[in-house]
Amino acid sequence: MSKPRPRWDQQASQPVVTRVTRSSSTKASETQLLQPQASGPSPDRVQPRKQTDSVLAQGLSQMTMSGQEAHPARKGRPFKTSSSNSGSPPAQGGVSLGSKQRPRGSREGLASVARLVKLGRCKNVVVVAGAGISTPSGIPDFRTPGTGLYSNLKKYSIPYPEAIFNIDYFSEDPRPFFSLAKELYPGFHRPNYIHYFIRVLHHKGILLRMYTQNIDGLETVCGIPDDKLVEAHGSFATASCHLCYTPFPAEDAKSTIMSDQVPICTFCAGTVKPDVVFFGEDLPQKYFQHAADFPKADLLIVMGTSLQIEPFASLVNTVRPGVPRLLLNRDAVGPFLKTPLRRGDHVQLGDLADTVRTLADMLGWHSDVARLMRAQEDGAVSAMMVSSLSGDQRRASGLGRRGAPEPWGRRPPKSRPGVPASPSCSSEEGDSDSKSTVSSSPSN
Ligand code: CNA
Repeated sequence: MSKPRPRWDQQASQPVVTRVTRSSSTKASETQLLQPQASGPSPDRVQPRKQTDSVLAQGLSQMTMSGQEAHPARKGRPFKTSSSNSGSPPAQGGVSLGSKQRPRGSREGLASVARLVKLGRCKNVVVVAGAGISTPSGIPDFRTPGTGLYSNLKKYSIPYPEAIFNIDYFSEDPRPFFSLAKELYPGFHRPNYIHYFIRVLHHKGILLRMYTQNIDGLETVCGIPDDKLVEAHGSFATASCHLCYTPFPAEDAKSTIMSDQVPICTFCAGTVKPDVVFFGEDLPQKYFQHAADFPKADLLIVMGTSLQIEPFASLVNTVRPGVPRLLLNRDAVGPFLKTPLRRGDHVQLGDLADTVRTLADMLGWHSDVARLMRAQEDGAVSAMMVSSLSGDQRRASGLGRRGAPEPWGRRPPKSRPGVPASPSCSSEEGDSDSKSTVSSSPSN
C-alpha cells in the first residue's frame, strides 16, 4: 500500500537527516581530469565570480551565481541585480573594435564563421547554450526583462529570485520549485529551429559536444544524441532524495509533483526532487568532460545565455587562444563585453531564432534544418495522435504499439562527405577570418 503523500500546503514532516554531499565523489573524478587545484567555494552559497579567465583554476564544481553579492540562503535579503552588464559599453552598433567600427546590421561575424565552416576548418564545434535557445519554444528564461522568470516571481512567493533554485530554501519549502517544475517538465514544449540547427551540426559530423544549462530536455526531444550532450545543470530525467540521494522513479516524481503533492523518499522520508542542479550542488559527472572537450574545440558557439552562473560561465574561457568564439544573443555577455574583443571573437546580437536562421542560410543548411524539423515534429504529432487511439484503432490503422514511424532524424548521423583533412579553425593562422566582430541585427 502506498504511503499517503503530503500536499504542498502541508509541510512534509521529515526526520532530521543531515544532508550529505556528493562533493567527494565529484571531486575525485574532477581531479582525474584536471590538474590539482585549490579548493572551491563553500557549498550552499551563491558566490560572486572571480575575475579570472579560467574558473577551472579555482577547481569549482558547484553551481554558483556570478556578478552579484553572495547572500546566505533563507535570509530573504533583497536581490542585488547583476552589475556585469551595467557600466560596460553597449556592444550594439558602433562598438569600437580596435581601430574599426562595425556598422549596425552587419553580419560580418556570422559570415566569417560560416566561411570557416564551409572551408571544412571546423570539425570540433562546441556549443554552449542557455535558456535563450528555448524562449522561442515558449519557455521563459531567467533574466529577460518582462518575460523572464525573475520578473514574474510573485506567483512563487519567494523572497529573492535564486531561492527557487536554492537547496536550503527547497529543504524548507519545496513548493516554489515544484510550481516552476510543473511548467518546465518535458512534454509540454517542442524544440525550435535553434535546437534543430544544433542537431544538424551533429548530422554534418562536426558537433564535438553541446553543453547546455537548460533543464527542459528539448535537446533530447529534438534528437541530439546523449553522447553529444552535456546537461550541465541536470534534468528532469531522473530524480532522487535531496537529503540522502536515494534514487526515486522519475515518472512517479513527475506524477506526484503534477498533482501538487510532494514526492517522499522511501529511505529517509526526505523530499525527492528531480535531478536538476541547485545552487550549491555539485554538477553532474558528465560535466567534467569539458576538461577534454574545450581544449579540442576549433569553434565555440555561445547561444542564449547571460553567462552568469558558475562554473559553467567560465567554460567559454577554456578554449585554446585564437579559437573562434561566436556569441549569438540579444545582449553582449561575459568576455564578449570586452573592448576590444579577443582576436577571433565574434558577436551577433539580435533575436536568436532569426540569427540562427541567417547562419543556416549562409551555410546552405536551411533546408536540412527545416526537413529535419518537419520530419521529427510530424513523427511527434502522429505519435501523440496514435497514443490517444485504442488498441483496436491502432491495429486497424496498421500502426504498431508506439504508432509513430521512426522519424528520419533517428537514423544514425551521416558523416560529412568529401571534407578533406584540413587545419583547424584557429584564428591564430592569420586568415581573413581571424579579426573580431560585433554586429547587431537591424530589427534589434
Ligand atoms: P538567463 O540568465 O535568463 O539568460 C538568457 C539569455 O538569453 C539572456 O542574455 C537573454 O537576453 C538571451 N535571450 C533570451 N531569449 C532570446 C532570444 N529569443 N534571442 C536572443 N537572445 C535571447 O539564462 P541562462 O541560461 O544564462 O542562465 C542559466 C540558468 C537558467 C540555468 O541554470 C537554467 O537551469 C536556467 N533556466 C533554464 C530554462 C530552460 O531549461 N529552458 C529556463 C529558465 C531558466
